[in-house]
Amino acid sequence: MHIKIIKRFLLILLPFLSFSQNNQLELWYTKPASQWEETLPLGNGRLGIMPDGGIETEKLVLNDITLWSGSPQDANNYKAYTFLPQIRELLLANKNSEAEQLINQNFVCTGPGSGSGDGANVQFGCYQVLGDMTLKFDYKTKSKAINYSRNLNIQTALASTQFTIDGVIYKREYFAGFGDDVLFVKLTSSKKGKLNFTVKLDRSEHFKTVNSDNSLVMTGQLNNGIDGKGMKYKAKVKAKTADGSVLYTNNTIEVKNATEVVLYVSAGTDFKNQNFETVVDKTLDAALQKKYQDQKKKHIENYQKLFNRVALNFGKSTKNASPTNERLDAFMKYPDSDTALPVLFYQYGRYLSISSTRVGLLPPNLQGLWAHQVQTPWNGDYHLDVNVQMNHWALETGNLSELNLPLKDLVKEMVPYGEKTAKAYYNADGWVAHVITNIWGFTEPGESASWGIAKAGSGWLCNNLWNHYLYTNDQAYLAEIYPIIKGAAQFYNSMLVKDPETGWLVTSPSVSPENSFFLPNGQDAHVCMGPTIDNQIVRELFNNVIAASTKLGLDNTLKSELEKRLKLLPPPGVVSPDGRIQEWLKPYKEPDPQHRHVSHLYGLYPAPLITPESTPELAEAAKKTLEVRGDDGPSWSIAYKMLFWSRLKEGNRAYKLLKTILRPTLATNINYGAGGGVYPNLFSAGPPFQIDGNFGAAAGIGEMLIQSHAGFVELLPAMPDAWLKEGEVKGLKAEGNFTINMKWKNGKVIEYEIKSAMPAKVKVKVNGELKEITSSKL
Ligand code: FUC
Repeated sequence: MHIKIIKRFLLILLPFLSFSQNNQLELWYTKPASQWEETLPLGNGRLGIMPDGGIETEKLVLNDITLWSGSPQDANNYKAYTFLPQIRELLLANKNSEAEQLINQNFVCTGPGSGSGDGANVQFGCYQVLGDMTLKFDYKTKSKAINYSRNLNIQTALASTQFTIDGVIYKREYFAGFGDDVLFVKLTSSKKGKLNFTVKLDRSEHFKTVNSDNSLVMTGQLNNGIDGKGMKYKAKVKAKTADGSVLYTNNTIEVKNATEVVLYVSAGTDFKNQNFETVVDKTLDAALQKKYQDQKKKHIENYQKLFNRVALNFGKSTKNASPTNERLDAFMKYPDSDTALPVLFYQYGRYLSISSTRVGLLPPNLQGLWAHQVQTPWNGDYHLDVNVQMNHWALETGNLSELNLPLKDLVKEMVPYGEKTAKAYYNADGWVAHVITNIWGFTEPGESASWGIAKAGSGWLCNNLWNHYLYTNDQAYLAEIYPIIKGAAQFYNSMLVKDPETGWLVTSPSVSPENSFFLPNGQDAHVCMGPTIDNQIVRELFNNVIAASTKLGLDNTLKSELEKRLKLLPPPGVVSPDGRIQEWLKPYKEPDPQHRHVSHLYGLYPAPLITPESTPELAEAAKKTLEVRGDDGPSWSIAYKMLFWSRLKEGNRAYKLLKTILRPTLATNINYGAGGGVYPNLFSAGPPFQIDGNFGAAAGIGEMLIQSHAGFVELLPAMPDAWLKEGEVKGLKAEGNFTINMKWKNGKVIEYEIKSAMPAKVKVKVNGELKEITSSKL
């Protein structure tokens, strides 16, 4: 059929596409949670609440994304650069272990750094739980509860608990307001005056709870790692009832004989807000003036402005009716019968993004916004050697583009700190960040050479920043990020050294993130020159800065210098004698061939340096690399492998990894090897809970449906057989700010539509055929 006729036909047809997402987008259970990883996460991008649905006692864990211990610090060793020549000499002489020793003595951060990942009481600090709100009920009967259920509806961002005791139906409804910036818990009894309970507010340290101002108020100050006078916070709870009585007494709230109660929780910290106590009070007062029903309506409306941009359907699902924990078990046996679970998991990823970050605030940390401890694993920080980047990978394709902006803001604030670090360690221009950062601008190397000297953090962050531009074409944004990406490129440009064996320009010293190798003498080493990931990141960054300076008409001299330097960089990948992409400059043997990081495939994903079309040999070598790495690991590692296989257009293999990530677990031990999965609440488990697996898997599903990194939009590039029978997608995005709707049947795209703000030419690969079309107007 002629292309114009097809388009006309599509335009008539598309409005009639029906969008049932072939299940309710819901998590539900028939029992209260017995551990935190079973509780249900709610969040409005700043405040979080996780109810456990307890009958006699309900614990609700509260969070505020800004609540960190620690403080800004200068942990640069300003003499470090004087040791650089010696470290580099040792590496050139293949004395990697001696170089590592010297780095540990003179080239890491000063002080305890991250505190070995337990940094709550050092200056690096730690993301912490805000507190626990505990409700204790008195039902005035010995009868047991029946007909119990609790759920989380991700289409409305509402959770609820319901059960019956002695014929009285008790209901609780919870949400983290997308209208009023407070947390809501509404309790009702079906018969008059049956609600009797107390409310407590506490945490394990640094708190004081009192009754004041007719409310329950918890305040405290966390440790800054110096004199204890760190971040201050305040949480305030008030109850509103129509009948019964409310007493603010004994540092609790006592509710008696009520039929309907709404608890309002307002909270905040002094992070960039000295006036926070007044703000907490005023926000609460304003919320109390309004009607609950109106607030709930506004909440749903605002949430759905983001959530409803995308709809998915992977065809008929026959095993989706059971409670979520049982459904996960069934999925292990009959994955192909529940095509709605991957849809739920994808949309849950989008839900978690919308709930854990907001424009103008912080990006999601290692746990998003949800933590129940004062010492969260790895400080709940921002890891820059894959984790924080992965937290943002699903956003552009998933039509939540603006949620990338908080990361841009964080990175922008890191730059002045990173400039000091660049000077102190490398006497270099520009700015650098190594492996970890916090809300206090940490850019120094970590405290141990083996992982802390990785220096691609700043370069990798710039990939995320650039990607947002590719998807939005936003020129003002490009102008804003240009100094950031330019500064990162200037750093690498001024510190690269020549490898005498190959003549290539490489970083030195560095590591391939967290991995080690055997030296020819059998010693286990980490520190090296020019690990593949650095080479790929520098190449991609230079490419992007050249493209940006051309677009903006700026910095011609720098641009031509980078163009020259690009020719001297190592290629995007070197194939080792055994056919894999080499992780280091030399084909070292590895102590752990299944290591969780697969850093040397950065060029395959997220960067577009290796593709089956443009670099077929490297794509083959990437496959071999992944075969040897295996399909297991902590959940983020499984998700990353899912993305790699999607880029290699191997849908069934990507699906196998998705099935692996959906393995049910309750384990919370810190795991670095095989064994990732999901908890009953679908939080991804390293273990422990780490949100990157959720976001990485959502990105992986997006990449199975649409890819656009190679100069054209490809529809269904990596679909597993299990989803090919029929399905629909609405609202996914491609590079160039295109919005995509499509429908498929029996493995073929049968309808599609590509829209943009203004009609534009776009190359699209549909059912294996590449063509150029004009997009229709949004
Ligand atoms: C990196 C990973 C670990 C963990 C930690 C938070 O160090 O290697 O598996 O995800 O980040």
